[in-house]
Amino acid sequence: MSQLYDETIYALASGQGRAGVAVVRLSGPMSGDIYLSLTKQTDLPPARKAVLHYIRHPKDENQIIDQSLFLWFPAPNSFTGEDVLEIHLHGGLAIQQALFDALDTFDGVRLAERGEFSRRAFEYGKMDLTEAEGLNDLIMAETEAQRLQAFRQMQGGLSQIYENWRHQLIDILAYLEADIDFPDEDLPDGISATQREPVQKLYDQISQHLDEGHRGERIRSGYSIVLLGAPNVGKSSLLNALAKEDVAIVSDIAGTTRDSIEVRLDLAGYPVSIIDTAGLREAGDVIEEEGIRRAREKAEKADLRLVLIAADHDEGQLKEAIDLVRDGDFLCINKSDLGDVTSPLIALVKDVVSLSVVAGDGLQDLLQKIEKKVVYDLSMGDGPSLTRRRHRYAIEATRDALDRFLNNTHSDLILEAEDIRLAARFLGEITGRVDVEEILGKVFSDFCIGK
Ligand SMILES: Nc1nc2c(ncn2[C@@H]2O[C@H](COP(=O)(O)OP(=O)(O)OP(=O)(O)O)[C@@H](O)[C@H]2O)c(=O)[nH]1
Ligand SMILES: [Mg+2]
Repeated sequence: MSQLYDETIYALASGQGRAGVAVVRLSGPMSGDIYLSLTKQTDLPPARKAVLHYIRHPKDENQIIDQSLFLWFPAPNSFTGEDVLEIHLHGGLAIQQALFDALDTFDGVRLAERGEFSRRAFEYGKMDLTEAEGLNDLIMAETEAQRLQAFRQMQGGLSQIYENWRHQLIDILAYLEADIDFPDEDLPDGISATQREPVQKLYDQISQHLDEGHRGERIRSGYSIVLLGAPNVGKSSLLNALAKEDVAIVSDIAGTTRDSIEVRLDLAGYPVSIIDTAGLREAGDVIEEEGIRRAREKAEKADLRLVLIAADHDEGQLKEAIDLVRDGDFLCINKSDLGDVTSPLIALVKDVVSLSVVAGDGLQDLLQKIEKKVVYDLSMGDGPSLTRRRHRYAIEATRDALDRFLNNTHSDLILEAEDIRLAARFLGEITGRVDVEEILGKVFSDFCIGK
């Protein structure tokens, strides 16, 4: 492939701050010249073999910046597909700065922007968009499930599915177009009718893929569990107990918590956010009112609600709490140290947990129940799941186009073909196999510098 970029970019590829080693990566046409200039060598090193040299300032060879390892990846066999040079220097801040100052003395060399290395890799066909996104997610992964999902996506798990569907659509389109272009030729009758079955099959697969309960998106962003209930029932006490940390203020004054407080946990390898909220009641002032509005908003979006009530509640409080419990949510009766609960209303709720945060009773049971639910809701099925809203929108648009094809009652062949063409195009946008200039900026701006 011909050269797409004139500029050579560089960035710290390893983490910010002090470390034993820092890796600076360069990509672009000047990478080889920079190696020769910094090391005062006359030849490039062998490909992909580490060599040790002093880094000398390009304008003053007596000035030694560091002694470092160099790795040379000539195009096209590099991460970006361009000439790439990696410099493994000592990880001090002043050393990094001195190297950056030296690099800035070269014309056509500059610090990379966010995601610019990955974008070049995409442009040179080294990876498609979902693979690039998978790489980004892998770097961001905090739990085992996130790591597995991201790795699968980086290895092309999602691309394979979408590209397979897209190729099937292109085959179908070819039949339809043959019928449009050569209506009088000796083609089998009712060719568009014969394409209904494969389109229906694809439609079903796509619908199933969309209908996986946002599993992939939730693994990526975290499963949200909201603690909900009247003031003083012990929501903040429970948050602190689950987090094993004193994150929220606890007091016997009703209305202590006003803002939502979020704690991230790793449960069985899945990322979980536990969100404590303001107690629900008639607000005393505008700040509390806003807190309660936020509590309801979080509860609306929650994957799981833990609706709390104290063991010494009255019937009215119990009814209000039960109203907040959706299918799959838990009713948690806290302060079991204060007595037993006997109301027959409790039998209306499927999942009830009795606990005392103060005495430490029932916490383990609750945690196990939560873990079981999270694993059930998020455990990976056979195939990879879509992981971003960007994917979801494009796949919904694909399904809608197929839906129009299947319901096209006036049998206009040209319109039918157009629906299939659109469906294939939407799928191509996900992997970046069709012209997607307008979405590239958005995709890569989510990356950090050095990737
Ligand atoms: N006896 C008893 N008291 C508890 C228990 N859990 C919490 N409390 C007490 O109940 C009071 C209220 O606890 P919080 O955790 O602040 O309650 P909250 O639901 O967050 O209250 P708001 O923030 O006002 O909505 C505090 O005095 C806690 O010590 C428990 O299991 N048993
Ligand atoms: Mg509270």
